[in-house]
Amino acid sequence: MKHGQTLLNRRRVLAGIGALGAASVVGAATKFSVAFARGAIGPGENAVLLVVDMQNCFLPGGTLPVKGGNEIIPIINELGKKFANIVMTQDWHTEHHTSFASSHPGKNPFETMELSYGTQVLWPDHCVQGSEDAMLAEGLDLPHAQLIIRKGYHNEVDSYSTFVAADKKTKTGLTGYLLERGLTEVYVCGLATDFCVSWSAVDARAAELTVSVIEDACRGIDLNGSVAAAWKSMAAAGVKRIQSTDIA
Ligand code: VGL
Ligand code: ZN
Repeated sequence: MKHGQTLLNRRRVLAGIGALGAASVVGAATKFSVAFARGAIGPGENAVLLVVDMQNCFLPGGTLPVKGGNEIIPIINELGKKFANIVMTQDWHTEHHTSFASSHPGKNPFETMELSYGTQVLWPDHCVQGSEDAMLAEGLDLPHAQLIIRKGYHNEVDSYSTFVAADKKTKTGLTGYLLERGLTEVYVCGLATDFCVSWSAVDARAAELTVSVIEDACRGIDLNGSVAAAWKSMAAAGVKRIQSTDIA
């Protein structure tokens, strides 16, 4: 842990030097009054593209479809070419997972319920381990992705986050993987903006990583304003909101 921490601190100093370089680029572009010039971000060797839950279940025709989810596949494929490091995630539930409305008699999808770890939105059955529904989207073309990390496989606790489950205790191991590989700059895309993307982004900040969410490479579910709420909590956590065109 101590060694990992030292490593992280050293990398943060290096990242800081990188940021100074980037600041002058941004300075030159201020007449456009945007945070980044088009293509101003060139992902370095410590950058990783985190592709969240691009699975059949969240695409049109799936069990929990996110509107426009299929539209981001080509955007993510293009982004993928700009990153040396890619990690993908899969929502990977047991057959009678506690996040499923069907596991709670009398409950309907999209209602909420108090569970031991807090309020849980109840979902239609989705992304069951090994099912066709849980497979990665056919059109994804990211052959150089290095890790697929699964989450939500403990029957009694959900995990929107790719880092830690909803009980805030059960870890996926992703923090350790990223730190060990020196991947301290995380760029998040995928589904859904207001659940797995935002929870992952906020937890990546909690792990003291630099985090950007690529807005046009995400789509949201949007339950009662949850997309707006997600952007608010991401901003509060220091997550940067960028567009795919910001990346060179
Ligand atoms: C997700 C709801 C339930 C997501 C996963 O990937 O955003 N949302 N399970
Ligand atoms: Zn799920």
